Amino acid sequence: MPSQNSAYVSDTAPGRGALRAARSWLHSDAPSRSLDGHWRFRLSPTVPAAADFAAEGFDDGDWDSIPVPSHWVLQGDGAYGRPIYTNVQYPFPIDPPHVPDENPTGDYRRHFDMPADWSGAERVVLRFDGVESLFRLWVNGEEIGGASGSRLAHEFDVTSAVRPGDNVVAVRVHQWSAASYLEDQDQWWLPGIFRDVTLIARPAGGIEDVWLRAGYEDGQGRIEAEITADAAAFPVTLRVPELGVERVWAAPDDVVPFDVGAVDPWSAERPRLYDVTVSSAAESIALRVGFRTVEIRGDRFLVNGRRVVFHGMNRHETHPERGRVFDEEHAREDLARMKRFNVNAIRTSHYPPHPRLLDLADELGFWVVLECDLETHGFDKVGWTGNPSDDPAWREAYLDRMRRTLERDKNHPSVVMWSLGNEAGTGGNLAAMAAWVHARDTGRPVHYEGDHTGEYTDVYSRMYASVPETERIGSDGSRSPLMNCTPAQSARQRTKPFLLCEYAHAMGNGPGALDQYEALVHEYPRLHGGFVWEWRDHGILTTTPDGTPYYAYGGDFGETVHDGNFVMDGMLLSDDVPTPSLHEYKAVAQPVRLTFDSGAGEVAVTSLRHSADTSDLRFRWRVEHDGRLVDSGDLEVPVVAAGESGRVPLPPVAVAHDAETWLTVDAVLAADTAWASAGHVIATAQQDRSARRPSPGVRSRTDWRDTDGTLTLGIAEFVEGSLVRLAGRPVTGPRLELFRAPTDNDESASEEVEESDAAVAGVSQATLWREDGLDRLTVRRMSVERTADALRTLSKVSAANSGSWVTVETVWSIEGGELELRVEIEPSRGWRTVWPRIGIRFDLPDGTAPVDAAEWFGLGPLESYPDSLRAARTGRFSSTLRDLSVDYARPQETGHRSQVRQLTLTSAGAEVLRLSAVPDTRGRRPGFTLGRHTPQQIARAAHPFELPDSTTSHLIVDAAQHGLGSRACGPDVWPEFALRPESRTIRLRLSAG
Ligand code: IPT
Repeated sequence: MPSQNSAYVSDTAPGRGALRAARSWLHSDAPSRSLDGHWRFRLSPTVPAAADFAAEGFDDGDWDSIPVPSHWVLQGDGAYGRPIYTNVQYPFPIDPPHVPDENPTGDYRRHFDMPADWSGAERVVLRFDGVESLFRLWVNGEEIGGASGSRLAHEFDVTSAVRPGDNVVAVRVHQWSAASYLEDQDQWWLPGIFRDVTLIARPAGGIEDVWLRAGYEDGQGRIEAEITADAAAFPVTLRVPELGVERVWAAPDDVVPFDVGAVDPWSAERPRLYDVTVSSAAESIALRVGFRTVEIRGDRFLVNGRRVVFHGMNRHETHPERGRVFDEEHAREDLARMKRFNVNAIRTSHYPPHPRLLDLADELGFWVVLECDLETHGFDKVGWTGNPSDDPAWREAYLDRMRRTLERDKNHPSVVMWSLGNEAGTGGNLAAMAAWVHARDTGRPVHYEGDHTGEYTDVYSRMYASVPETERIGSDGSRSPLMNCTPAQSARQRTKPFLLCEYAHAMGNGPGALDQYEALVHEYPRLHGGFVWEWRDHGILTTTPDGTPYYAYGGDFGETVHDGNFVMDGMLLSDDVPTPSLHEYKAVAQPVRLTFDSGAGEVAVTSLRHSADTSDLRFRWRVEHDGRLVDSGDLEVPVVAAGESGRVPLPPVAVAHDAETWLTVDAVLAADTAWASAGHVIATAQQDRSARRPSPGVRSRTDWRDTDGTLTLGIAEFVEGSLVRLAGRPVTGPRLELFRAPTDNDESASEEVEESDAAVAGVSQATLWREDGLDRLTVRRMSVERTADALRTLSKVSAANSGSWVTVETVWSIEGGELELRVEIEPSRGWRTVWPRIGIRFDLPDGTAPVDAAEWFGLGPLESYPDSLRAARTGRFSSTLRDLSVDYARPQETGHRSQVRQLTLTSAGAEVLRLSAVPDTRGRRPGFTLGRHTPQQIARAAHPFELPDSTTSHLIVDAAQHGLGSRACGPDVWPEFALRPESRTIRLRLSAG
């Protein structure tokens, strides 16, 4: 029997009692008190029968204490339950609007002091900025009301209950409620009072709400104010001291739009803000206003008349220890980091962030798509039957969420679009939200991806569209219907600006193809860029039973239903470390393009910015010979306006005869900004100026004879045809390695394979690789032969139960006094799949001098793959062995450095072994990976702590690697970057350190 006292948790009504209308989150001088801090806390596994705890005199002496804001599942070391991660799945039966009786319920209590001088206040208000998911509120034993909408602000009028001096507030929070059906975002379920609680005095004659719409046109600013206040609050004065503006409105009717004269516009690039105050006799409100006008003209999305290209990130609020509890310093650093990586936009997936985040976005400069707290994705499981989005019983809940979203954040210049939510199917309630927004805010368009046919939204939005599909959307020529659209609906969608609200799924190692998406944006003006999924991993810092710290993902807390490591799909690891994909993103999104014109001896500087010119930049050049600096200087570049291009002569470059010559030009910040120091690189380009040098050919030999294969050739020692020592240290190999520890993209079995011939629908590449035995190859030596200064072995490499093989010919020889290794790799017919890599592996046991670092000349400094090469530049780099690998939350392929020319392995600073690569006849150079584990060992570990202790370093030299793609949620590797089995040659020269 469901108990009567908990029936309200199934109520679809969003609020009750003295809940007040939504308004802006304002910086006011009216008195307020933070009720953050320690509260008394008790957790019950179900909704307790009584609410006696709310009584003033209730004895909470044996309760625990918990910080507010916090999530109870992240407090008390498991005493209050554990986080649950699901993506689409509901962690409770799909039985709307009901939730199970097993409904963890947190009771909170605290005393607070209301200053005596507040008794003059007209009203006293208690504000909750975020409580997950449903709560009830009592003050001094009086029930005040309740609300749901976890990431939304709720204010209650508590005037009748409070008194000067000591008061008691009691809050009951339910983890599950009808509202949980509307909050099925892909993230951890984290109950509790997780944002601030504030007691606010509302003075008589105060200003209840202000909305300043600050428009910009032709150099002029205009303010349209909406003042919500009693007539008694007037006169109200608006001041913009910097502009010498002062408006005094004697009565509500006097508040009319007015021009402020010449202003600097606000943009994400130049986030110019003006301090404004709006005051009555009783209250003064401080705002920071940015003048900008958002507009859709045809299929263009414009701000201040200029097209916007979103180089955006989907940003969840997540922190490894605090969960969704906001930390301003951390958030500011996160946003500054975005700026440093050429990110100019944020989609607040999939709920409004802490209100201060928008202040930061205004100040640092981002185009923000502000999304409502709404997702009902789990109804997909039941064919969307009963989806609240189309059920009138939920209409008020939907509208309430949208009102709270828009009203709270309406003053922010950074917010340029409202989004109704995410993955909530479609239906009348969404259309009603859109209609309400259209009526309330005519200055910002409405976004919602789920409106595939474009019935009630203003922009066309999609997620994870492939490159060809995105191109079809961008081009007018194609009459092909768009996804889920009839021809007429497709035509309608093509009249709108297009954006990818999610693309480039950044799970694990990847994504590839960022540059292909970027290229489309510059070709088709209808395409307005998009938002990478997603900014950061949501790992939760925890420890193994033996105390080893690690970042947990789904299943690590013993959840019944979960979605594993799908929550680890950010461009930033859980510990704030940018992944190589973020560096790739930065290179792809660079707002200045540098194009070399060798013929003219010039470089073209093109600004891809929205409106800012290049006066904030400086241009530097340098010349390197084999990665060693030989010359450098500044390039005098005249200021280039947004969208324009300028050409400047290149410096004279001294071309080396015995080394590669590279010219690099960097665009850097000329002065410090709020997010980076002077000298910070925002764009780079390189030009290869090397003199052509032929590769040495292979000496032909006719005097091969059989041998037992025990001999020494220069620094190499062989026993029975096998290498045993190099430069005096034990080494085994080379051994053919076709396997890589599958990336999350390699492991995905999505059906979306149409664009690539490399994949099989519904079957992951990793499955095919394992079926073909790439991870368990065996070797049969067929022959060992030698000459006076060479050794040759021929082997057949294949896997159990496979009829396909690879013939590997290995020739060691002395060439011009140097040891050369040449490996010819020839696949038999019959291999069905793409291969992850074509490489050879050397194992170097630690002995007395473990290999612990490398220095190389090639592409770097970070890992790169065929479809993710834009961040890599040609140069000389060094790294510890440890730093060559990225700590992806689930161990997987990492560390590949492409196009290596020279590589030196070192041990405690001493050179151990030097390798140089001879390009093959097509000029291709191998890459290398150096790490402590084999691909097979990495593939077996689900977390970094599961990797075995190692006493060996493994060097893999790859003739080729397969691309990355983004199949974990999106398209597979583009055909051009898919590695088909093919013959390859690897040629290395080796010498002792
Ligand atoms: C898409 C979701 O909108 C997003 O929240 C996240 O879950 C992402 O997938 C994957 O990480 S929805 C998916 C069906 C494309």
